[in-house]
Amino acid sequence: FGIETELRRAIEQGALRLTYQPICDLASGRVVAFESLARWTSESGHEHSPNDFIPVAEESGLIVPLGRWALDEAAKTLRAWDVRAGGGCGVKFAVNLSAIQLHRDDIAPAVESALMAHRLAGSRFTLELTESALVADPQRVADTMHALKQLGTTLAMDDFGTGYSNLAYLQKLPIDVLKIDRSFVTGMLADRDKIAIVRAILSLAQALGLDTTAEGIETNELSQTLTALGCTFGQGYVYAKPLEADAAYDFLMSAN
Ligand code: G
Ligand code: G
Ligand code: NA
Ligand code: MN
Repeated sequence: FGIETELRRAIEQGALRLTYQPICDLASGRVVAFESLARWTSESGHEHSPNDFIPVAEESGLIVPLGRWALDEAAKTLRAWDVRAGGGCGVKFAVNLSAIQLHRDDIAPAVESALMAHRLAGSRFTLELTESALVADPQRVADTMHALKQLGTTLAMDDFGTGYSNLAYLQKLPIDVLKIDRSFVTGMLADRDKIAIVRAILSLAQALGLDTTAEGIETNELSQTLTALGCTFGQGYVYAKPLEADAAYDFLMSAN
């Protein structure tokens, strides 16, 4: 329970922060969004990886207060950027929602509160869900997704292709974007199977009228190939790593 107790305290004390990674429109090269990614540096200076503390938060239920904090913090920051840019910074923020939040929290009202508290239109948020969120209680998740769409948000399927082989949900659920998992993108130029999977996802998305975001783009060559293949958006170290809020704002101002 050591890390769980420490995490509970960190959430209560506001010791977590969000970093922001740009997402670019591949055709124009413009930054269109930032994904918010939680970071936690403990008092001793230890940098906890979200790959460790997000699962702890999910198992303990702390993902509910953590997730609500992340929604409010992202909305607060986006509003501040709008003001700083003199009336609209022109990008969306993408916020991760865990499967547990969708089942244990009333997430659509929580999103609406964050938007209203910071006077943002719903269209300024993309919500990233994983396929694992769809499994346990499909009706509840469908209702929640429709409620999120009513708010004007964009819905993205994160880590697409890694979680759940039943593609019927693409027909039934109001999904706007498929995020092609980094495991397919990394090394795809030298791997026939990976490039076949990426092409298949792009062709499926195009046929269904969905946008696509390729994750984990680390080289210009990958960026160019994915652009040529018709992928809509790109994210990865070739553009920028997740950045602290001020650095992300500066990145946006110098990029666009
Ligand atoms: O930033 P990094 O790649 O280290 O993040 C690792 C994992 O943690 C990713 O799967 C990411 O989706 C997840 N993660 C980061 N921040 C959040 C958050 O605010 N909420 C949820 N649910 N997951 C997050
Ligand atoms: O699961 P999700 O897609 O939310 O996780 C995003 C994670 O991927 C974050 O931890 C982020 O730091 C990481 N990430 C983003 N871009 C790159 C990249 O180009 N290469 C690698 N290795 N990781 C990346
Ligand atoms: Na994500
Ligand atoms: Mn992902």
